[in-house]
Amino acid sequence: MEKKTVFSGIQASGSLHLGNYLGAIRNWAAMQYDYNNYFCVVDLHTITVLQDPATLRAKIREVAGLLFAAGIEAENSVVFIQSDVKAHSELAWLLNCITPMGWLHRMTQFKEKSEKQKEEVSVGLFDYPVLQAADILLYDTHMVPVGEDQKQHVELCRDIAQRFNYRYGGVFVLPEPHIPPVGGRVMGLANPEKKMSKSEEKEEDSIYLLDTPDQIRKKVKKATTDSLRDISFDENRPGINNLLTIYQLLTDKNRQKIEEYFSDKTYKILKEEVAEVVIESLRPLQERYHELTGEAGYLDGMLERGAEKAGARAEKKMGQVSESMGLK
Ligand code: ATP
Ligand code: LTN
Repeated sequence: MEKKTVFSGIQASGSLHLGNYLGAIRNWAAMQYDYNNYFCVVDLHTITVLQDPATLRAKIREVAGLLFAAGIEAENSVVFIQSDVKAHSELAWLLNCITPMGWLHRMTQFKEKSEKQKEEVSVGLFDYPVLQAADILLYDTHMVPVGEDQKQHVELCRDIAQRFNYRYGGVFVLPEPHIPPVGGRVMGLANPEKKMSKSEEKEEDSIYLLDTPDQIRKKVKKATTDSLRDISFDENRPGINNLLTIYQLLTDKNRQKIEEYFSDKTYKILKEEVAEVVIESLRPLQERYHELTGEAGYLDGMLERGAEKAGARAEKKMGQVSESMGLK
């Protein structure tokens, strides 16, 4: 039986953090053997908010390097940079012409992100979900593994695909979001009421995948907790709950065992243990990252091959789409 297709994307808007890893990348690596996979550094999405060109250029390569370092293998997955495959912008335009503005006005990510920028907010940020739909639909994607915050965008993508299929015939596969049961929303350390995020200015909120052991210890030590004492999974205590969830995800122990283990321990010890588990989990990833970026041209070569493979597939789909709309 032919394997189904997985597509997911990640922005180069900052340094990758533990939320990106636990909510997305680690799962991409684990599921890659059972699917045809496309993983994309979405630089065109990244520029929907202002970026410094030199920083962006460096971050695009860093993110791509970290995908490989996290265990995504070029033999099993196509890894590429979005702007290297022109069909993404092209299909986004065609989809723009069938997407009602009202649908985009309902997107919560747009509402949140545009609130900070008011009048300065770009048309690109508003249109962000349509470009995301183009990413997904170009590859006849069945499944989109993402963190919880992206569920609404994948559902919108389905709606756009359905509308297109209704008007022009069954051109697109309808994709499903795939969200991990635990880890789909890792919270900030300093502010556990908000999700850990790349573009968050407060660095103490995020554990970055390339943080040193000392940085990790300091951030976890300063993590916001509460004035209670007992250590238990409780959604109403976001700080402790988040630390325990991170511990659970990285140790693979069950919740009851974890609560028993910490039942006679202090918050100080919990934090020390969480920090050590994070440090040890990231160590091999960091080593691989430094290895593969140390070899000149290695990463660029992999990305070039990725773009060729993705480009060939995307071009084929574009032909079908253009024809169905009467452009060819
Ligand atoms: P930004 O802050 O610029 O929006 P981000 O940190 O949200 O960036 P993205 O590149 O937008 O990161 O997301 C990449 C993937 O990581 C997506 O699948 C997203 O759902 C997931 N993700 C992002 N933040 C978290 C988080 N805190 N917990 C779990 N998954 C997350
Ligand atoms: N919007 C996504 C990134 C993204 C994406 C995609 C995810 C762009 N294109 C296609 C899945 C499929 C985010 O994580 N903020």
